[in-house]
Amino acid sequence: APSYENIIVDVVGTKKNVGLIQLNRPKALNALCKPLFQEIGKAVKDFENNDSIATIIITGNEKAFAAGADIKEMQNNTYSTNQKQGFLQEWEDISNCGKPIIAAVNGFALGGGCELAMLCDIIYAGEKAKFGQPEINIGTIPGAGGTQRLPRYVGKSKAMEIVLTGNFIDAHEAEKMGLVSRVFPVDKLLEETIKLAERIGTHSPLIVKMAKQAVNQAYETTLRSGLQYEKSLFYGTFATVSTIYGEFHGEDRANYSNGIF
Ligand code: CO8
Repeated sequence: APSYENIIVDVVGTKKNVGLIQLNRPKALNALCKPLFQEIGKAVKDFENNDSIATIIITGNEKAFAAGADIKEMQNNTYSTNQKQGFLQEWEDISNCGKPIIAAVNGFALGGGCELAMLCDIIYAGEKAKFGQPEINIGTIPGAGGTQRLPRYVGKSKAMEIVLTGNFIDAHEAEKMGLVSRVFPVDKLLEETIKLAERIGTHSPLIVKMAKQAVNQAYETTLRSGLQYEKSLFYGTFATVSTIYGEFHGEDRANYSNGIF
């Protein structure tokens, strides 16, 4: 396995089919410096290309999922260097991943940290988690989805409140507004997230990928063309006859959940 400086990568779950990426800059509250982001991008790609991995988890530590962009690294950026170097382009690697990515958030998920959680497919949180987009406090605005993904999760009024005040919201509020799908005790979060990842991993990887694509399309298009997209993927699932037959007859899913179709 490749070794990284800013993340720890592991394969977990009873079937060893869950890829775990732990952000590992505890002294900087997992601030998302560029090398860290490049490493996450590489780890996600490697898991995506690995047929034995069904689901990916991104997590931090108990104090912080990630406290945002690395302010110290970012403070010398200029408009022109941002343009030339394509600041934050590495994020595309993660959002292009076809396999489900689950964020397991304990502690702070602020700024870029909140945005990283939101570009995952499901967010589980520990009860001490704190979410926020505090960019406005340092004279900037969210730059990696905070103004676009957050309203899609929680609606305009709440998103505006969060982005315009910079105030933090706790895990239970985040669950109530639909940002987080479940909240767990801090020390149970990771095992519950692994259980979810394993549950998803019992299904056909091809079908899981299609389901993820279809749901994501809801955020990209009108209802009419989204429904058409869904229908064509749905019809496409019938080209995987053995899969549908197997699910229907309750056959051992392992027979066809091998990533080869
Ligand atoms: N960048 C760099 N270092 C950080 C960051 C950060 N975002 N957050 C914390 N740290 C460092 C601190 O400097 C400190 O280091 P040191 O001990 O060397 O001084 C260490 O982490 C511990 O932090 P604190 O002592 O401040 O810990 P507290 O428990 O007192 O406070 C807070 C925790 C409230 C989270 C506080 O650290 C804080 O407010 N951090 C900044 C949060 C923030 O503003 N985030 C938004 C950043 S802007 C952003 O994300 C722009 C998004 C653009 C796209 C995303 C790009 C990746």
